[in-house]
Amino acid sequence: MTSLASAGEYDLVIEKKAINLTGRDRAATTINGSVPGPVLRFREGEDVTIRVTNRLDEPTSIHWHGIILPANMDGVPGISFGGIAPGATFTYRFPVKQSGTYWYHSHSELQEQAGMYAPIIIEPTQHEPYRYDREHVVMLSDWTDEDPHTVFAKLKKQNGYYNFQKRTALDFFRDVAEKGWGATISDRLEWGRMRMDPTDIADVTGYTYTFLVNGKPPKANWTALFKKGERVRLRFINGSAMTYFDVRIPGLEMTVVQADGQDVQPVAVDEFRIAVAETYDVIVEPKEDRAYTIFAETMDRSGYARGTLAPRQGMSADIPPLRPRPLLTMADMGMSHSTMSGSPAESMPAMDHGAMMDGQGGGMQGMAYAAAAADKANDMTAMMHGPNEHGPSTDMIAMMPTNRLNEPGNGLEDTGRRVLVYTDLRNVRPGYDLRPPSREIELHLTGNMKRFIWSVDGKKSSEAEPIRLRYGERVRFTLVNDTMMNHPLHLHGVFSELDNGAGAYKPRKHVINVKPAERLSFEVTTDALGEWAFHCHLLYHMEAGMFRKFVVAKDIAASS
Ligand SMILES: [Cu+2]
Repeated sequence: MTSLASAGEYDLVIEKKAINLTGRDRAATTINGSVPGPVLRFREGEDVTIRVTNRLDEPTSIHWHGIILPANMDGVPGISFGGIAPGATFTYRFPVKQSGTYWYHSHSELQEQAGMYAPIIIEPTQHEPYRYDREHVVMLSDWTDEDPHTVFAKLKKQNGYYNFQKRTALDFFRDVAEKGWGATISDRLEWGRMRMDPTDIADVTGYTYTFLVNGKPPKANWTALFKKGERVRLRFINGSAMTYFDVRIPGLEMTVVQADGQDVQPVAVDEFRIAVAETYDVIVEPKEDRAYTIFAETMDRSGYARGTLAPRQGMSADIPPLRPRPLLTMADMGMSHSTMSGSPAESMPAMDHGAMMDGQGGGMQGMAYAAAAADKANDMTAMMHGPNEHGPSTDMIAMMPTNRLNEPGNGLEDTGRRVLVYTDLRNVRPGYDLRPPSREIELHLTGNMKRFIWSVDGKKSSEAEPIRLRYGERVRFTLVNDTMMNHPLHLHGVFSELDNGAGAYKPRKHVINVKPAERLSFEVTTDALGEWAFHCHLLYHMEAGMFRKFVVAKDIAASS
């Protein structure tokens, strides 16, 4: 990856090109011939002009992810503009009003999965509240030799197609040895009833994916240089279509200084989970003259991306073993003991089981609730504790999405390491709009894993009306994840200020991960006129329908 020279003006060409990441030549959809495409380095305050030429035989587009800009420059076909036809050149022009680490990618079809993504780095006009001696961009991504349309078709036909980490007979007998026959069998029956597999942590796994650091597979060992004692800034960007990574650098503490391009109060961690489309900037201080492995293990433990920090090229350090794959927990299914509810911010409004089952929006929302509430709560208690530890007791079980912002996430609970959680993130300065929200909009993330239908409030985007907001409003959004998967939600056009208990110091994010069975809120100032996208950033979930159009207008009635 190289920076382009001429300041303020850029030419990008989109074309198919053969690349070889697995031993076989495969057609990638490239930006200026590479995967990732070139790093764009902007300066805060400048106007940029970017000419994008489409040499594909299908329409394309580029979306500037996390960049605040006019709606007609946002690059979402059918919302911001009509897309870029084959052979055509579209000229993007916008003022750069922010700084930090971002990225850009296709917003057409499944082109992003085929290689069409790259970093954006914006130099600030003012000093940043931290110092570093050098920096490296670390863009993580997932590559498949398969045509992304084939991947999508297989997911539609049989979800779990790529989830080869199914529990085996051996696992079964191990469970029997640990938990006894009764609990093991009721556990299996329960999963069967819910048409789920407890290993359904990711839709597409390392069995088809090769995971990349700056376009390099693990064997190629992308290497970043440092001199002993330097402070090194690493700009992590998750440009994956579907993959969450758990990132650590054994032997080094990482100080998180930016999240989604926005400065945050420094947090020292040993590991952080980066959801699809998020960015985190960390500073490390390697004190020894040796190599360190940058290890990005996938959330489902099916593989890893890897690079090396080293004083010289050609060095490497140990690669940690993959940890055991995590299973979904009762909390992931929206079932937690009253004693387990430790919400850091506000607590949930009371809901009874009937309300959950009749939940608005219809569709398959709350498959856990439906399956569990319709069936015996006794089995659930047995699942959690074994039949003998506590007697069956229905009133101990609360089935509802809860605030999970202080949890590190499935598989990171008991690592013995400091793992970043969303409640760690605090803006360095108070928000610029501290008005209380004038209204709240609640949206349910819904889906049917078996049929690979993903939706908002039980409706695919094609079936739903846009969400209309008045210009200049302060709006509170509450997202309720009625599914058992993580969804990274991305609202275009404005920053989403996550209500994580930080009061005026809410972190400003462009992607908010919503854990399984989680309920969380963020606030937005609607100071961006026009039509915008709001969607899950898991590419195949977006394609399947977890997407809504937002319209911000001065007169809501006139915009309809
Ligand atoms: Cu999703």
